[in-house]
Amino acid sequence: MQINAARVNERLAYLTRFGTTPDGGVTRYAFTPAEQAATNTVAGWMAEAGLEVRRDAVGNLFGRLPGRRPGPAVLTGSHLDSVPNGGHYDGPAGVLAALEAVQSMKEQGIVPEYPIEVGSFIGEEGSRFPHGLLGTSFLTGTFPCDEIDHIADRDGVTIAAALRAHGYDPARAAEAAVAPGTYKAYVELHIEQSGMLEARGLPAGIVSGIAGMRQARGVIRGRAEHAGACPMDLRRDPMPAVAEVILEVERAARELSPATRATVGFVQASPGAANVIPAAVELSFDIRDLDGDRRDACVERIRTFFDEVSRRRGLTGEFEVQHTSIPIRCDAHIVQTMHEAAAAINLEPFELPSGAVHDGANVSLICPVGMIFVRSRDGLSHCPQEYTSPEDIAAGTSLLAETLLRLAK
Ligand code: HGY
Ligand code: MN
Ligand code: MN
Repeated sequence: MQINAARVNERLAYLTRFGTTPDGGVTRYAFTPAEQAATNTVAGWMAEAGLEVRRDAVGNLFGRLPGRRPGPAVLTGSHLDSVPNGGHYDGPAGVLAALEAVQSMKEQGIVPEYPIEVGSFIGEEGSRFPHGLLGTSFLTGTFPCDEIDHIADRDGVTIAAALRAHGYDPARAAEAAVAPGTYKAYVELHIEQSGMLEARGLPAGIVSGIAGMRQARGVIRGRAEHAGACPMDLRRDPMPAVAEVILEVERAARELSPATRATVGFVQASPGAANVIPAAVELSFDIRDLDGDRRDACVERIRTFFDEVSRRRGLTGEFEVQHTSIPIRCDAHIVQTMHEAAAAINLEPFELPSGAVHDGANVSLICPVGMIFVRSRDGLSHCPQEYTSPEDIAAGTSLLAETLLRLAK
């Protein structure tokens, strides 16, 4: 089927105005004016396309193309929020490709057997609240609603307060969970965020599986003292301890396997002055693997080292896992369908894994999941240099449209 390549790329370009940073990136956190403006814009495009538009109890946005049957629906979409100073394609490419595919079906008078629903899920990145895949955690009923008043951003604003500020009642957040059987399949188009498609000279590919992740917060506490007056042998300085831990994070991932990834992306000393030995140092841990057991072995190795360094240096350490996502293999029938869809558009059906985590990890709890990747220039993502060409967006959107048609038959 035909898609309108100009329209999907024009819309991608239009969304870049919401949350643009001075060096051309984007910062668009959940429940902020930039993210709300982007979401409202997409809601308007969904309405223009003639879809049935709704928001659920936590602000996930949906646009539905009715089918001959009332359900179960095929769900497709992604997210509009970003990491700090991220790129313009991570998330929006999937939301807008899904909208383009469904809008083109409607314009061509195609009525699928089963409904197709375009979703834009809140807070996928976990950039604001220390709980990523937020919207689909609610959608699948896996968010710990008893913590909705406790999980807070760095300004102390809780998820409940953010929901309230946007007209949602946190006490009803659990209503966002959909009944089993609501969806028959979920397909997400996303940028690859690595360099495999580029290395093969392909515009798009079929995702074989999604890595699982554990994110943790560590704090090592010592004693604040004068940086000049305090002799080196009398210090209880947490910063060198953190330095040892950070090197162990890299060592552990390198030694475990090429698919194991471990990152310290955030370090903050308090009080945070050049002439004060820190009282405490906080750091983040992001540990992933396509294999859940290997991921957990990496977490335990790092946690053990963290505790040992704290003890050896006479410090106190806290290590708290904050968010976990499961590793998944994409559904074999959906992958096969993507091979057929690729053949229909003369695209080589190349399968590749995802080191990045995606909403599909959650949605796999309620229906079969598949993903399509489009090429990332230089393999870059989560930075202003993130880029996917209009031609690759068009190729991925065509592959998505052909896949959705087949799944909704
Ligand atoms: O962290 C990730 O893999 C995704 O960008 N949320
Ligand atoms: Mn991302
Ligand atoms: Mn993403």
